[in-house]
Amino acid sequence: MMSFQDDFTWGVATSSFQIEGATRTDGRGPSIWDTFCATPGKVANGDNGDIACDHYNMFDEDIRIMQEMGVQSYRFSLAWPRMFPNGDAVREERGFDFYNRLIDALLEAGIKPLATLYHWDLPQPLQDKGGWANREIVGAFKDYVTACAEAFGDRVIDWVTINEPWCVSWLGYMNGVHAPGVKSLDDAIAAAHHTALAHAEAVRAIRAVQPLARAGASLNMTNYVILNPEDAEVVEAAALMDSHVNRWWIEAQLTGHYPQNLVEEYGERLARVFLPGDEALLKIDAELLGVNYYNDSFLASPRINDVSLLAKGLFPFNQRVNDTPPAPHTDMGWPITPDGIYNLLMRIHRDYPTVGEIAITENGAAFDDGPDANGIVNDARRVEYFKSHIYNVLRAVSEGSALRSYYAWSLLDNFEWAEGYDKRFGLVHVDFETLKRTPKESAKTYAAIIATNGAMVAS
Ligand code: IFM
Repeated sequence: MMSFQDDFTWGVATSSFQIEGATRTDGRGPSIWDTFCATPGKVANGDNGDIACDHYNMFDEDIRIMQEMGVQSYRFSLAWPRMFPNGDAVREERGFDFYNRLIDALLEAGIKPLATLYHWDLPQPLQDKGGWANREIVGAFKDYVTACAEAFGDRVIDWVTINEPWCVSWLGYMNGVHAPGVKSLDDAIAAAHHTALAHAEAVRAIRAVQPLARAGASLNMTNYVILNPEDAEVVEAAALMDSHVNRWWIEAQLTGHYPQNLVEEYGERLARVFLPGDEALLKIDAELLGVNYYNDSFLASPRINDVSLLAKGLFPFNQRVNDTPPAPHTDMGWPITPDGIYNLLMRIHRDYPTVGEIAITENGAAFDDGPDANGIVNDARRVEYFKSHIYNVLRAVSEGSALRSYYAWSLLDNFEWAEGYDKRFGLVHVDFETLKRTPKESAKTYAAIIATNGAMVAS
């Protein structure tokens, strides 16, 4: 009989910029995403985060919805520019007050907070100094994290340091589809190194304040499925992609080194930013590893040109390489590959047995179902997505994976970055005109999964 441990934690996840709104309220400073949204052509429909789901003012209702679903933990992110509007040491107490109110309300509702320290809303003044491409960010992040641990650490035990540092570095500084919209291989490699350093420093900073805290990064991870394994070039491309997306941050924290094939590929560009002593700084025995899984990635011959483009400094890889993806897809165009979450968890179990406790910190799907004439949101495809993925999570747990918690992405339909409000990931439908929340059928299914501790997907 497969079953989850009795203390398995079921959660939902969100992030500050995607739901809070209130971007000019109570002294919040501008973030890189405010700037990016205000730049014509960067975000679908010219959407921005000014109102989003107005969670800043409606969090009580959102907590009530979570309570009704039986959610045990809420993963949210702290907006750095709400608490330090200039990205320096000057505090905005109203920002701290907001998160104090949120955390207190969660605890009162019996919901454990999991706080992400960085989910992409960098204070704009820090970007003006180079952002994640400037090594000074490591110290700035450490100071910010220390302030958060001091302010909230009496109530928040579990922390995510940085969400998806791959996206921060490569979507933000190389292909420019995310804020700050920079397109520079040098900057992207620097950011990839600085996020790894900042993660390790953040874990140390939290520990210095809160010895019993548990912290880890949330990494977007995938399986590279090679469609024509007889082609040596494709196999090499897959190995590079695997190092680039899956191995970089995990191996940095476990060993102080980056994967050798990328060290060679990046050459001088990496050597320039990797300073003496960095190996020791990168190494950190984190308590948690957050894994964000959405889909597998498929590689076939035509993509092989990417390898030579990489060598020429034109690294074009997207997050998900889907040459011949199997149907069906979500609205993001991502293939639905439920056994991939099992394969990934077992790969982590096999290759990184010392990485600590694992949390699926994001898993979910975009589908645009809205309320029918009776106000019911029948998102059958999302229901099936969650059931099939959680079934595969259960298989991995039953075979020894150190996974102890699962967070569905996302509680609410929200601002999906460059896609604006077009792509809906929520268990709860949000009418962006009225801000009315309507739990979808998937929210009811997830509530039933939680109520049975996963037993309802066991067969
Ligand atoms: O919405 C994002 C989230 O902010 C980071 N992980 C992927 C999600 C879906 O694209």
